[in-house]
Amino acid sequence: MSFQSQGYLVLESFTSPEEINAMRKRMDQLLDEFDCSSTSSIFSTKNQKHTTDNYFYESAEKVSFFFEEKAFDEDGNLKQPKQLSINKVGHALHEIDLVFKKFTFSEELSSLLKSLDYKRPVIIQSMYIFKQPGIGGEVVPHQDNSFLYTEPTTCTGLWLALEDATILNGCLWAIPGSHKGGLVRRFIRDEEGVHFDRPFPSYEEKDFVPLEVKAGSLVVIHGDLIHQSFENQSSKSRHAYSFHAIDTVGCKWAPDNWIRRKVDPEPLYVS
Ligand SMILES: O=C(O)CCC(=O)C(=O)O
Repeated sequence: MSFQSQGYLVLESFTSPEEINAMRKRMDQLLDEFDCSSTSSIFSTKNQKHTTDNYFYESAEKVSFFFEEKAFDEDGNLKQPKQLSINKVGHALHEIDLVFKKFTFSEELSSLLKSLDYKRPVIIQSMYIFKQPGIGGEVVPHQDNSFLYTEPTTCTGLWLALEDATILNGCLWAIPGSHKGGLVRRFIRDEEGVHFDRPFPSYEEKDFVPLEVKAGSLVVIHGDLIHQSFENQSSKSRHAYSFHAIDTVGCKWAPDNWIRRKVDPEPLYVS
């Protein structure tokens, strides 16, 4: 099955165990250095709590930490160590942190984007997603073009498994071929904050297939593909490095996207 027909592709062993170890070790260090009294911003796709949250907006050009919704007790204290409480770190790891930058700006990544016909691609966001054991939050069905909209659409999701991802620990699920239906709705930022321009469409659970992959696999996701992941109720984490490419030639970045950069991102290549 091809990327064009199913809207995703799994590239097994895309990344070496050494590269994976380097990214995981670097994230351990970043977490150790993170002062969790400095923020308590929560990431949830079920309840869009960011609305006019500057910590969230500014994360577009920073390395920022977002907690799991279920990380806190009723008094607002963490129920477990910070290392097991963070939902994700985003959204500019790929440009600020040298370990993540090295992987993101690699020849292999550029070759992949050339094969997808990108002319002057930039990585517009990156996220280290933890899917913590027991509390790793659900990511509701969505299309990446909703959040990272260009006219015409050009977003591709790149999702690297840093651990084996299984049905038990919250792997990705997708509706094969759903990208052919086009973009359903957009996530807009305006003077009221962030919100969707249309209601949440309903999907049939039976249409989703699990994308169980080994650590080191890269899942390439068409920007219109409907995909999701369930809560991680297992005792194993499911770390992933997810980042998104858009083109900057032949299309226009929408000014009402949530990301409003002060400095234009550096292209991976210019062809
Ligand atoms: O890692 C996950 O659980 C979901 C990630 C995702 O949907 C994305 O990065 O677009």
